[in-house]
Amino acid sequence: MNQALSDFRSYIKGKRVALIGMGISNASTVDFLLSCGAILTARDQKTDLPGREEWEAKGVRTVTGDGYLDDLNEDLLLKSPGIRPDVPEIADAVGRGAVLESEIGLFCRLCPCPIYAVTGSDGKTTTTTLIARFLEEERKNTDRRVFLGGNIGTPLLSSVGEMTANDKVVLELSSFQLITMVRSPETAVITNLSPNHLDVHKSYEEYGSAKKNIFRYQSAYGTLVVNADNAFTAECAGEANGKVLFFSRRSK
Ligand code: UMA
Repeated sequence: MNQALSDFRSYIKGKRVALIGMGISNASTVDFLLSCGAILTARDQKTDLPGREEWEAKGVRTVTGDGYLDDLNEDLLLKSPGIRPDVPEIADAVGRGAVLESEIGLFCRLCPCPIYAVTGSDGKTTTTTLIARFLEEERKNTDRRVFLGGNIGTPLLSSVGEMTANDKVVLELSSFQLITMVRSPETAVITNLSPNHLDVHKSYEEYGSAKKNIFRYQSAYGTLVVNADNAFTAECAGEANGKVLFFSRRSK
């Protein structure tokens, strides 16, 4: 029994949820949230949303175009990764008491099994895929499953109900996903950091700070795996709460 999921279902029943941006992440949450009894508003700056008719037929209100963030009075805001959290309408709503979350943040909160998460400027997808393949090999011929998702392209919130404590999840996480996260996975990997996405992030410091959320909230039982050859990730090692493991091309 997934107690966190049961608690969430009780909490969200009858609450108003704004899905801000109807891309891959938030579109995947519609059926799950409706099944929990949430009242949904889908908000997107695009007026020609492919899923619009289907969502409206299910009772979802849609608000699109220039005023898509007008009257943002919902209780829970699920922000898409590509939208900054300090957009004035979102910041004002949070100031009035709305809870700011994301599909991936909510997934991490409700996931009943260990999570291995990978971030970094380069090598994320390769590393994430390899970890999933290793775990699948270890678990083949058993009923213990491996779920692979996150920035790699598969949102996992809608699958959380079928996961058990014996399964494992491997996530690729981007800085856009990490920026609003207030939980860290049991095992975090940072491949490296170099200036990237500075058209969206205000500074290299903000980009790095978002990446650090992958280990910032770990307990003493957490594990952080970092690149000993990269200045940023070596610095992260000194800030970790749990065990730190290094990899390097230069030394054993
Ligand atoms: N939108 C607005 N207002 C805005 C910006 C966007 O309404 O100011 C709307 C768009 O019209 C669109 C929707 O929001 O309908 C798009 O949302 P999104 O681009 O934030 O995200 P998703 O479609 O949910 O996809 C995201 C990731 N995209 C980004 O981070 C930009 C996907 O990573 C990821 O696979 C997916 O979640 C998984 O759930 C893509 C990516 O390019 C592949 N990631 C970057 C990278 O890897 O370098 C970080």
